[in-house]
Amino acid sequence: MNMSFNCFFWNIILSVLVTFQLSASSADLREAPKKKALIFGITGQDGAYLSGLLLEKNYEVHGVIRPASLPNTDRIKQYIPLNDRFFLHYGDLTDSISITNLIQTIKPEEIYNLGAQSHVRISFDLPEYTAQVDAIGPLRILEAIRQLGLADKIRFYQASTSELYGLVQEIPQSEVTPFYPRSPYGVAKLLAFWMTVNYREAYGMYACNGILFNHESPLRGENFVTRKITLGVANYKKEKTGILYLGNLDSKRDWGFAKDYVEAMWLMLQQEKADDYVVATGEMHSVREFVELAFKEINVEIEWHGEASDEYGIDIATGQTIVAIDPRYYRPSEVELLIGNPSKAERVLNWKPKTSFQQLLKVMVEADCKLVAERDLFILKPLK
Ligand code: NAP
Ligand code: G4F
Repeated sequence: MNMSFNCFFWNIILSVLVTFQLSASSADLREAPKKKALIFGITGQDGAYLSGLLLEKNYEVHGVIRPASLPNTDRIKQYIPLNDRFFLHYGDLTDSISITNLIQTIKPEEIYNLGAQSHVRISFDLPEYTAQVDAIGPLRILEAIRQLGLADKIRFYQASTSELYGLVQEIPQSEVTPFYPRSPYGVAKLLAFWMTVNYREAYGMYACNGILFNHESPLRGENFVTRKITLGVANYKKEKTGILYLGNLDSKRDWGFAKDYVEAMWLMLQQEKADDYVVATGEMHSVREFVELAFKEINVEIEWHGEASDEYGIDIATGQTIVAIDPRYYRPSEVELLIGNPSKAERVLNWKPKTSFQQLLKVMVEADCKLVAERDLFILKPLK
């Protein structure tokens, strides 16, 4: 009896000790971060997903944020408490001094340049600023790496874009398709593309271009067409009224899921040799189709009437106008269609998109229906 009491007692003590020891040792032995990464554009859609991916891979993540009068860290707020492996620093792609200082003090193994004025329509209104950030910004990073003598120590990723193909010279577009940009944004990104190639060839830097086709998510900026549509759909579900004003309904894009695409960015920096890759789904849909399918998610069927800028879409069930054209959203020169050929990324990086177009659309509509329940929107004009 005594013996079994003793055994029982010691078992408890032992299990408490082991539990303590285990938790102490798991805290002590928690793996030190494997690598340091520095992300320009960490507050954007891709910056948020890439942060999540790198933290999962046990990186120490450093991100550059711009000073703002209100915090712009909403997309990454869940990582801020990880104060031993997630660090934010003030800086700007237009400010060489901050770029050089950050690279010199952090000495990251990998730099991801996702920072950009990334809105194509806005680049027509702000061409000089767009060039400063999107073209000269990446040059500032590349040159800082070189001047600091870190050319053989840092791997660099440049967020290039399918906008480089612009007026497409081939369908689908691959790494060998000639470029023909159609906006100040596209032209600025073209300079950055070739600077990245040039620093690789001239100085032997491990520098890659990811030529990413459109990728979306619930974190997408609200003035890009997919997110604008899913917010409009969510608003209609809530209010049962309101018109979604859009521009060109007939342009076509190759839309993928941003979370899948940041994985390709990381893979590009893990290869033996630096190279450039197209990242895309190989599937193309029109804006019109996106609108129809997004409304279908809330059981609304659209019927189109009129033509060109007088075109509008009605809810068949109620006869209400729910979509109309506002020519302000047209672009001075449009990119009519983009569809990528991702076979090199599939072959070399073993990368494939995991999320289908229909799944992406569903996730975005559902997320916005939840969000809209809690707030008002600016994109819709009242029903006339
Ligand atoms: P995004 O959501 O617009 O994010 C852009 C990021 O750049 C934000 O963190 C923004 O900071 C930052 N930024 C803007 N100006 C800056 C400056 N002067 N200095 C430093 N940072 C600055 O873009 P995204 O969709 O995540 O795209 C990431 C990158 O991939 C961009 O370079 C974009 O051009 C490129 N790209 C995107 C796609 C796509 O479909 N999403 C496709 C191909 C290429 P704030 O938060 O302070 O504004
Ligand atoms: O969603 P968007 O603004 O994306 P866009 O112009 O294709 O650019 C995005 O993808 C690029 C990769 O190809 C990135 F490099 C770039 O940074 C950005 O992320 O427009 C998509 C299409 C366009 O043809 C546009 O004319 O949708 C058409 N559209 C029709 N109505 C509209 C609207 N675009 C916006 N933003 N707003 C509209 O109301």
